[in-house]
Amino acid sequence: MKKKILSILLSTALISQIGMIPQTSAVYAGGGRRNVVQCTQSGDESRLSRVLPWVIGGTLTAAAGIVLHGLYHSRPDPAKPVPEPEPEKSPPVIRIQTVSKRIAEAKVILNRYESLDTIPADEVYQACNAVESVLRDEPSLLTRDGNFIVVGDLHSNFEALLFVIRRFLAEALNGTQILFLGDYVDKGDEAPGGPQGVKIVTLLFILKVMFPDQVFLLRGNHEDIQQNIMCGFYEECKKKYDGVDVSGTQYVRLNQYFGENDTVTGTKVYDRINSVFNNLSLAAVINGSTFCVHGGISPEIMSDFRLIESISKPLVSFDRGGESPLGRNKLAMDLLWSDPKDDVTKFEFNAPRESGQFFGPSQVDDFLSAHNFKCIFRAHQMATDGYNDVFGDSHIFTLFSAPNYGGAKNQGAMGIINVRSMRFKRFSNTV
Ligand SMILES: [Mn+2]
Repeated sequence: MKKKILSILLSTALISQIGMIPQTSAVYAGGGRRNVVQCTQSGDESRLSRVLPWVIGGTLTAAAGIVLHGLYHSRPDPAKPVPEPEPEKSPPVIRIQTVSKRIAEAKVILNRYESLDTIPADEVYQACNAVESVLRDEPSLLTRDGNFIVVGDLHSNFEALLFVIRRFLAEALNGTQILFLGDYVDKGDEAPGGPQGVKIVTLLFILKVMFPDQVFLLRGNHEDIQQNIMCGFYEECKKKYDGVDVSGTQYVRLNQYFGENDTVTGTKVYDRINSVFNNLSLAAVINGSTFCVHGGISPEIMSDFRLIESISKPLVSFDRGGESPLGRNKLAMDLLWSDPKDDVTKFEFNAPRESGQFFGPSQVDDFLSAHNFKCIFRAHQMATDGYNDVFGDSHIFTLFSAPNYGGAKNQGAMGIINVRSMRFKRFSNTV
């Protein structure tokens, strides 16, 4: 109930911000409020430049637990004296923005992101600050009902994200929800425009704040600082924000290239985004019948999948069985790293990945019948058609949403789950 109220407050705070764009824009920082931008331009560009700080900044303030009172008043014009508040007056009217208004604003943000190559670092930080508590307050195991779009690996392919988000926005008015199965960053050298991990996660964070009850983000094995320092995301951040090419460098130790002494922008962006990743949920159950996870199932949840709920967040980065929390959490590692394998008759260590499990058709069937589920949706492996009925019995599907992954000719796909049916929509890299 408390979460629900917070969620409503967040939405309304955010929404009311979006709804009134004053003459003078403002950016919130660290819970405070100050006027820093004087908007004198007209037309779309200037409007956009004013909208986004409001979207993110307004939510940041709310998320930080600052009293919401002031958010519902117009911003003062600095040229005019600010009148004293009138305490006798009745409480401010909270303007609840309609979903259609939010959808329209999201489309504006989408178009702006499409045209930008690099998202300003301050904007990334603001999105991280705004979304962090929203994600942290969600349980490790999400339980949702309704119509869903389900999205597999994106791996830095921004065009793929645009495609699925446009589909979501076209249906959001009807209450459709969208669930991402993780692996937002890393790889993506062959993606149109090159790897766009920062742009993807920043946009996802903003959408999560704008649509907290319709957008859901699970964690993949690449949402982990020890994984994405090796697989491209660190390189992307260093290249875009610091102009430094670190490709080919051996990342032997985690703190070799960043840490307290490394305060350059690219490292800070990388570090901040990774700290938000630690708050992502690990699995979801849709309509009580579809189990969704990035990698796969674990022997630990064969009799009680609700054990996932007991994994507390933030769950800090792992080192594959070492001393850090995720590494010690075998269940979390299994959920993020496991793979189905048709010739396996019992759970086996996933040796090629050095993490997680292999599981076969009988483990899937046992899991489904024990919990009265119909099927499993997972990602984690490339599928030529964008999706794959793994054992041919519609009990477990792999979903992969990054076309032309690693130069392959694969399509991407999204799953479309309704209460009574499910199907897949395939797409290529042309948005
Ligand atoms: Mn993966």
